[in-house]
Amino acid sequence: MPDASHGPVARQLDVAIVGGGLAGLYAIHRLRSQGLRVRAYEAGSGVGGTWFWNRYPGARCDVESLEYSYSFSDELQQEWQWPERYGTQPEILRYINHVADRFDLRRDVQLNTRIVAAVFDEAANQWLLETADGEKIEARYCVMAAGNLSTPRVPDFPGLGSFRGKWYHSGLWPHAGVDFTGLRVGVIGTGSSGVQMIPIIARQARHLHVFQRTANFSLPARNAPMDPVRERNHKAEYPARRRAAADTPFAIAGHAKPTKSALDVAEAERNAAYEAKWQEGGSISYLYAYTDLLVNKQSNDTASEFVRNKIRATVKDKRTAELLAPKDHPIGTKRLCLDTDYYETYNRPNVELIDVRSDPIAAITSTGLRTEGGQTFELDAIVFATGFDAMTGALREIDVRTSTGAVLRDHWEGGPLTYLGLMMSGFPNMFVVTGPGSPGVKTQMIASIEQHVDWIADCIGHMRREGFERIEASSQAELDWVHHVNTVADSTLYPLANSWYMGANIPGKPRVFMPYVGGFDRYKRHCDTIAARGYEGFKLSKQKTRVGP
Ligand code: N01
Repeated sequence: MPDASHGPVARQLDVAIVGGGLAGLYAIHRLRSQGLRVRAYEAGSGVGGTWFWNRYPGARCDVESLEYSYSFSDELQQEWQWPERYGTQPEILRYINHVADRFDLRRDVQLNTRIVAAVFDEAANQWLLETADGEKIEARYCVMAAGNLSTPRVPDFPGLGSFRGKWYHSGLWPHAGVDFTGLRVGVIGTGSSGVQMIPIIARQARHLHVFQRTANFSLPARNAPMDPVRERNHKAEYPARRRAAADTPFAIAGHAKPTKSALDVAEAERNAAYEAKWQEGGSISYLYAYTDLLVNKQSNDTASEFVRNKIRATVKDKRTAELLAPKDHPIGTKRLCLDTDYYETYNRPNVELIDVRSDPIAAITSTGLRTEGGQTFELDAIVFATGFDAMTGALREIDVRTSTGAVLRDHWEGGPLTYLGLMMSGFPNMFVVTGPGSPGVKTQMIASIEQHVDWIADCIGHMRREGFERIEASSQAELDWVHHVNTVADSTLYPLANSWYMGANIPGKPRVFMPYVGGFDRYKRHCDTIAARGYEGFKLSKQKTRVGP
């Protein structure tokens, strides 16, 4: 932990930003435009965050390109051309690099720099950050833009060190790519990453074993080259579309608001509606078929069963089809996957689905993998598509504390506590972009990033104009907000799933529902109201030192 009281300081900033992905880059742009001295620290050797690290075969966004892009510059959104309906990882990374150049952001990004500690010095009223190389940074404000799915997790299987083949994690993919041609490959995990990579690896590998613990629902993406007419029409009304998106729960425009419960229509009409959505492709469209798919189990059952029947109709081997048909959670309560030929892939003679729910993986061996039941698999390569320590992982990896003894890891011991997902009580002048307790991961992420960064920038602007030195969430407001987040989640079907939203994928992680699922529209209005009321629930102080509880 850096010494908060003395020692040489390399750099003095108004705002230190942790992360050089979509959030960190926009934070540089926005805060710099207010005349603030800012710098972002990025562990990777390039900008892009998620899109820098997740280079596995088939990596692609599951939100349409025309939506999944920055809105802060109309010139940018007019000039950039997305070649396909959904952006591929290389294309999105190219876009992010373009943004970094176009807005001259690189001069304020320090690459290959991992922040390992952040200590708030109560006496000096500033954050002291330390990098893995021992560099120190002093900043009045700290903005955590370290991502929600940025701490890759490889399960703790014994024997991995003895494996003589090569192994990979989806979120730490080699830049040179991997050629699986002629190899016996094992993919562990069937979340969004696994579902995207499996069809592509299957086309290369001699044999592909897919180790599935939990079946996930996946819908066809129906990716296609960008339709020029659609692009022209969209661009002609871009600002209005962005405004319309901000008025929806997922921050995505263009989907007619449902008006009926799934139970208000006859089965034939309902299935015709699901079929139309299935043909259209995309997850929001499907979940928007009826008003109550995420709140009423009986309604959800109809949508879940429709997809299970699609799987049964696609996958020829009946046992495999039943294993692939999810039965342990309502559709949409885990992140809904989008795929291209996922279920069809199981009809290939070189692809085999292994149920590691009934017979869990016991160990990695020198030549492959062994299950508890004694099955052995000979593998040349293993791919871990096993996900991330989501939402809290990146911040918990940094030693965040204050000179008076508050420690973020302790504060979050029973699950993350935040006010609005933006600040933690006891940690003044530290903001989190799309943190736990905010709707970010349940929305078009870039819209949520922009909303948070704009809110933070406006807040800092307000403080500077009014002469405030520190801002901190009150502990009561934090408790009330966490209670509200949980109450809203409990009014939906989300808690019925063992998802990373619940921390359920990490052994020992507290089971707390982390995202706010009340909708982006409602959340944004709430944040705006709080700011308009003089930052209700926050303690603002003109003194540099702490005043009162
Ligand atoms: O990770 P996941 P992901 N033994 O946590 C399994 C975003 N994303 O990287 O469900 C066996 O969803 C685990 O099984 P279970 C998106 O938000 C977006 O795929 O825990 N299996 C599960 O099947 C997404 O939700 C895009 O029982 C084990 C899998 O590994 C999020 O990132 C693309 C295991 C992990 O699935 C994370 O997705 C990719 C074990 N010990 C990602 N441990 C797009 O935009 C874990 N698993 C399209």
